[in-house]
Amino acid sequence: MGVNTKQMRDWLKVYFIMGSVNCHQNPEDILRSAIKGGISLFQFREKGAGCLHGHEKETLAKELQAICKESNVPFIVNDDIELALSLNADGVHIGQEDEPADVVRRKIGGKILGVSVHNMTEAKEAIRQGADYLGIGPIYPTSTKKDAKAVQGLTFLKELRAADIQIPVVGIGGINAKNTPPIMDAGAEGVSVITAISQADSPEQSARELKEAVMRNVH
Ligand code: TZP
Ligand code: MG
Repeated sequence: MGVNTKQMRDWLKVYFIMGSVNCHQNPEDILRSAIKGGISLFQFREKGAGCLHGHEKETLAKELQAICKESNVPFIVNDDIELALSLNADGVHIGQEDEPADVVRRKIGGKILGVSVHNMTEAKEAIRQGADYLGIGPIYPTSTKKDAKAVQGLTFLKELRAADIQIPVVGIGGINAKNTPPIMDAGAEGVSVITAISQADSPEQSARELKEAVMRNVH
């Protein structure tokens, strides 16, 4: 285990994920606005058609990390362990296609480790290997991740809680303030969103509405 569980639960409330391809405006402005609205955690996810690589990717990561630091919002890197280490990021998020969680855990020490899981076997393995939280989805249809698994709704999330697995969990995929309550009711600590904030007319307002929806339904 890397981080304190109570702290992790709190960080997962409104978990904003973004890379340059998710933005119609300047990513730095979107992130600043989202932070004003109350996001609790940020993930830099530079993926998909037209995404940045190498030096450009690193430069954007550093800029976004600096913005997070000003407001004490933890900064997590998707997939790229080397980048996370070189920037001294607060953590990493990996999927099933990435290096095994125990290998990543050894590399990152006590930093935050999030793992995407889709069934009970993957969840138990991620926990055994040292995950701090699990990402579960897509809960609702999404067009953001082209290789996303089939929509799973709340079935797996409920199954996890019914099995008394208490690791902090966040839902992902097609989430907005309106469809947040059932995810909280199913036992999630919070919601992670890309489009609902990155492409909102006001990322600040959208983040605020998500936070309100989460806080009203916190268990
Ligand atoms: N993993 C499962 S769905 C998804 C990821 C990264 C994309 C979520 O994006 P959006 O725009 O919030 O649906
Ligand atoms: Mg991945």
